[in-house]
Amino acid sequence: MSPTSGGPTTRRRWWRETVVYQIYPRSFLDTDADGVGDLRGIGHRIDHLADLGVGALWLSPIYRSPMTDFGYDVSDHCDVDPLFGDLAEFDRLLGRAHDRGLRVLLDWVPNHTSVEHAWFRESRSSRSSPKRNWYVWRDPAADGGPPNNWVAAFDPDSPAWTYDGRTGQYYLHLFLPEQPDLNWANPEVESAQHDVLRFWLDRGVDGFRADVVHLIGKDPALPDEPPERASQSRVGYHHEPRTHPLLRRIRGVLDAYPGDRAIVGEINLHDSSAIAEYHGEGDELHLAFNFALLRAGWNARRWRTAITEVVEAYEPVGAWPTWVLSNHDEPRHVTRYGSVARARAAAVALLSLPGTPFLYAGEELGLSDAAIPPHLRVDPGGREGCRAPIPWERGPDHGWPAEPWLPWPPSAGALSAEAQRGDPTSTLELYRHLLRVRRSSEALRAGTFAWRDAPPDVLAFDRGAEDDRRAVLVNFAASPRSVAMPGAWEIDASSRRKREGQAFGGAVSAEEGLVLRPSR
Ligand code: ISL
Repeated sequence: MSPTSGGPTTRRRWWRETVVYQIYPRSFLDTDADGVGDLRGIGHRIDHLADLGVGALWLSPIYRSPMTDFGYDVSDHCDVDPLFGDLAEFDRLLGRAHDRGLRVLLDWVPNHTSVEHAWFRESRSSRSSPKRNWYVWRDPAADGGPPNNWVAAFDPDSPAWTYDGRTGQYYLHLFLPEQPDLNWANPEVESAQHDVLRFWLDRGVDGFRADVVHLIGKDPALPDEPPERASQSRVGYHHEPRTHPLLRRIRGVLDAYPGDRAIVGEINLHDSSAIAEYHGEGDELHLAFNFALLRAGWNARRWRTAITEVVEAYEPVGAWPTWVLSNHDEPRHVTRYGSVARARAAAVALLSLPGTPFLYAGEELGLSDAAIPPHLRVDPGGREGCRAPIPWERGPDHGWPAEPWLPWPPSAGALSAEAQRGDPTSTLELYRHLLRVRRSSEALRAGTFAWRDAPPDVLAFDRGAEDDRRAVLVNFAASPRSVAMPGAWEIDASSRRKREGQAFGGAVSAEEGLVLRPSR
């Protein structure tokens, strides 16, 4: 397997070679002592990101929002929520990021808005409202119940419909009742959302992460699901041809701007060949999330299968993979894999597979999820653990000016950025080293990919670009494994930070990840 799309002869695109760092603004750093992170906080720690060596930042939503889904319920797409700052603060942050060569992607939420958005207020005001058809309104079923059997995300017992007594109809919401779905079949909606993109592109953002963008095309008949799927949220299987022309026109909006703007779509499907379709012929998404590895557990066989499926599905259509091991919706690496050693070995794979890696803030510190006592649970999806605040300093307040909105992750002082910086054995320095190794190797950033023979619990692959070559070994086993490597190799990076710069002796330690280079 050698992704022709990724070879060094292809035109260079920053979004293929960069590492994207996801910031959850509420939890990054607070500067106005309200317990919630803000844009100024991100600016204060911008050098952490530049030193880390990532190339792009993705900010989870910063728009005006009642925060029922913590910003994924947008009430004004063209303003910053006062919790986070204002537009002038955003412009300053964008400037500081660009000064350091960091690209900035905003989260764009196309499928739904908040019930408090002016569009929805107008839409629900009467059946004859000029914006009635901006959302998905339907009459009750014959028995007075919801128009079909779809259920909402987060709660399989709740219909994806809420009855609006004033106008006697139901509106569709694939997520919370506070997040009504927009009707993308209406050209006015499409044009209004394009304007949202232009608003931010004009300000200079480098692109977007598009929230559940596979949901925007809908069959207007809204047919019932078969009984076996009737209690599942559609998010994991909604695969609708009507989405593709919408994506092509979204792509057209970005392509009209100079500077290689890019869009990465959250296509939350489980089948890599289905996800590949959302790249179109290079005329839909630039990148699409693929959560195959996130779902593969700590299991070399499942990783190998997931990676093979992605590479084989993407190569023929010229799509470029993404790799995701965590985000603001999922447990952190250490929590999911059950040990820091495993999380560190997984980082070696994440940063050396062929494609664009996404790194969720705090993974570079090896944080695990915070324990959230019941009285502090606020998220409709129960996803607070991975959203715990980032500890910057050792001291008890960890660099935050007031008690944060969520509890600290375990060992926050010892895992703070301050405690880890300069300690070569720390997870932070491991990430910095891996990112340095990646930046300095064309093979890792943009080269070909091929599996290498290895014992079943070792993931082993080669990357190559002309005479630049790397081999990557990740041992999932709890004891060492021997790997026959013809030729002479030396260790470029080890997740255990052992033997770097030395000859590779043929063994990879328990739960260790290695990047090898041919001996000089
Ligand atoms: O969170 C999930 C599982 O715990 C996912 O199913 C999630 O709902 C799905 O990936 C969609 O996520 C995105 O859209 C949601 C928002 O709540 C998530 O934070 C966002 O990442 C609705 O906008």
